[in-house]
Parts: sequence; structure tokens; C-alpha cells
Amino acid sequence: MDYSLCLVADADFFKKIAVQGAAGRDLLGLIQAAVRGGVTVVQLRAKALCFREFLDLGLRTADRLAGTGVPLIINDRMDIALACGADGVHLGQEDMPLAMARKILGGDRTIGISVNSAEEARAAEAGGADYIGAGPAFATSTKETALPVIGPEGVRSVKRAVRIPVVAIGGISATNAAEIGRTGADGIAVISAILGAPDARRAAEELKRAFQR
Ligand code: TZP
Ligand code: MG
Repeated sequence: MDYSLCLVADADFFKKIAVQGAAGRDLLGLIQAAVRGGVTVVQLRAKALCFREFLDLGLRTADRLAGTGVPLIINDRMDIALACGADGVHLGQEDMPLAMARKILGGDRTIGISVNSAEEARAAEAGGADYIGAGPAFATSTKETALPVIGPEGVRSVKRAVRIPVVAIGGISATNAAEIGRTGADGIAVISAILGAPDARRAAEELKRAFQR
């Protein structure tokens, strides 16, 4: 799996952030544009949607991604991941325990685990995670979190601690993506740098270029 550019498609983003002109923008259209720009993984995140709304979004996203080779990962919600036939789930430290998720999802599908330290990363790897989401890499206003910013140094220490792929998240933009690239991280995950950009496709292209440099 190519983790180099993960779009965390947050259905609540346009409600939380006052991005000029972004109100009511079509998330599916943005996902599709971002995939054309080189996004390699789409993770759907929707804290405020009810089951039916999330399911509908998941099914429609899966439909759009069919044939692109870009996997669909569902944030937090095992029920939604199973119901829409997603390629995997992404779980935080307070979500369903990894061992339980693996039992339900089986060995073939992907499980990503969010970590804030090298210690949490080691535990996730030992527990059978497929990849790590490490962050917040930089300060971000997209997610309300009390977790400390780990910085590029923190991302580097997570990367050194495990053999599975490490994706950095939090406050990543085309301006600082190269710095994350130098940590050895396998990828970057972004919300606002793509969903908040005037042109999602171009934003993805720029992030990709910046990270690989
Ligand atoms: N987890 C850690 S930071 C974050 C998540 C979901 C938010 C990332 O959003 P942005 O806009 O890319 O900083
Ligand atoms: Mg979570």
C-alpha cells in the first residue's frame, strides 16, 4: 500500500472551519479531484454524522474510488467499515482495541493506529497494526486535541521505533511537507491542506511534490 499522500476526508470539516467559499462544497467531488491530484489513500472521518449518513457517504465514496486503486479506510467506526466494504479502519487510542478490531476485520484488511509517542507505536506494531498515524506533527486547529505536538523529531522517533509504515498527521501543508519527508516517514495525512484549498487537485499535486523532495 502506498501511504505517501493520505486524504482524511472529514465530513465535519466545513462545519468546523470557516473556510471562505467552502460552505456546502461537495466532499465526494473534492475526494475525486484530490485522487486525480495523486492522493493514494482516502480515510473517511465523520464524527457528527449518524449511521445512515455515514453509511451513505461511505458507499458513495467506495463507488467513486472503485477502479482507481486508492483504498478506502474508515475512521473510528468498525460498523461503517464492515457495512460499506471498506479496505480498513483507522483507530485512535480511545477507540476499539486493536486486538478486537483485528478479530472482527480479519487479517486481510488494513488497520491503522494513531499514536502520539514511540511507545504507543511499538505497542500498535506488536498488536498487529498495519500502519501508524503519528501526530499531531504540527499545531492544527482542525482537531481539538489535548495531545502534545510531536514535531518532525517526534515523527522521526516513531519511525525509528517501528518497521510498519508511518504516516504523519496534523498541520501538514505544502510548506512543511518536505520537513516531514526528511524524517523518513512513509507518508503524510492531511485534512485542511486539501479540503480547505481552492483547488483540491492542485493542492494534492503540490503536497506530493513537496513531500517527495
Ligand atoms: N489527528 C491528529 S491531527 C488531526 C487528526 C485527525 C487533524 C489534521 O488536520 P489538518 O487540517 O491536516 O491539520
Ligand atoms: Mg478515533
